[in-house]
Amino acid sequence: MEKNNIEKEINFFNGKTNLQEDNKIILVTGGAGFIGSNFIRHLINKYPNFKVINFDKLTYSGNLNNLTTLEDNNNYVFVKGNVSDPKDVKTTFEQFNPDFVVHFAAESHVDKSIINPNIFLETNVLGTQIMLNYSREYKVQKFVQISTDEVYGSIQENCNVGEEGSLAPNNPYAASKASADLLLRVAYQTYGQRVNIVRACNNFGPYQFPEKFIPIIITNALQNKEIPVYGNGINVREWIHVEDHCRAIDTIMQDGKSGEIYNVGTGNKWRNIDLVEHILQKLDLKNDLISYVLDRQGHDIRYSVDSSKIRKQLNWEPQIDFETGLEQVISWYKNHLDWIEEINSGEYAAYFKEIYKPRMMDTD
Ligand code: NAD
Ligand code: TDX
Repeated sequence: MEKNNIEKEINFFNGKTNLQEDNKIILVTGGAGFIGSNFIRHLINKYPNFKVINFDKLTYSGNLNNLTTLEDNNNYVFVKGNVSDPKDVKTTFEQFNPDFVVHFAAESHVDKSIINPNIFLETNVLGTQIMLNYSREYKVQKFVQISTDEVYGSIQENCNVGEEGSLAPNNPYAASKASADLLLRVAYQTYGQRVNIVRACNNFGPYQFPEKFIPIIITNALQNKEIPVYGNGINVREWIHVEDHCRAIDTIMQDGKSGEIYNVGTGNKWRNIDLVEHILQKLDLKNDLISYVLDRQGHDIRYSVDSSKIRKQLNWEPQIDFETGLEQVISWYKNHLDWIEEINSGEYAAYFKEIYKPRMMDTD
């Protein structure tokens, strides 16, 4: 536990003694990352009586600058810790005794997983089991696993995969997420834990780390740098604004039937190359920034989920139309060049070189 959090924790606990019926303590893992930070903002803004603990190891993609607006909020506390370390997790459960756990913490980038799969197993698989163990011991009301549509593997043209689709991951990241989903199934079947699994399509929105495709397109374009498109650019991804995903997670956390899996999608699908050209057009830039590079190994051709279950059973619908969301995100990156600069000045620059230099050289 960081020393500078102690005073904050005392206030936090003082608040807990006066809890009203609808007061809940939510433990969010990975809350300093892209989706986790958006989810914490969503909870704090929507539920003034909720207390939110952000438990995060602060890896390269975890950034407390994503949450500066909440630093002085007494309903929010940050705890630095590792989901794969039982000591860190135990201390946090002992101190906060959460009602809900929403588990985002993960190594999240496919290209990294192809280079170094081990840390993906440690964080995404072992870390999930450790979080489940303590959730059981501390009688958590609901454990929500933030999974992904990547666990289904590549989906044939004209098909959408439903929750009953088979697990067919094609890269180490996806395999680690599919493995974690199986551990959730076991937690439900064997121990009777109350759990849900959320499988969303590709997210975009503010605070997304620039290793992912949409931020790479925007930030490279804004800096007049080449935009690397893997292979022939015809791979298809389905896109959701992160705030729509956060609303879905909130709905599932509160109303999802225990033991159920929910796909979260929009139907908004783009070929990668069409998406790059579309964003360049919005920025009034020419396509000559596009650089086709060596393909990702095991690159899934197409993702496409059937999300009718959450729409019919839980009454969730995406609210942010893609064009509006894209324009908002472009403006966000334009207005947060300092955020990008700080990331570029750290270890990310070395990573970018490691991933992209060999790709670009091979295409020379
Ligand atoms: P991210 O990389 O931006 O954030 C991950 C966060 O987890 C970071 O704050 C990091 O510090 C933290 N973390 C990593 N290892 C940890 C550990 N051992 N202990 C504690 N904290 C740790 O990722 P993201 O894009 O926000 O993804 C969040 C979750 O959503 C992941 O589980 C991912 O699989 C899932 N998901 C992402 C997408 C997407 O499009 N980005 C889509 C569907 C599902
Ligand atoms: O530089 C790039 N060039 C490129 O053509 C990058 C980074 C990606 N791509 C392609 C690969 C994919 O077809 O763009 C597409 C999207 O790539 P990513 O942003 O890396 O996302 P993806 O591999 O689809 O996985 C994402 O969605 C599912 C998230 O990273 C995962 O965390 C989530 O589970």
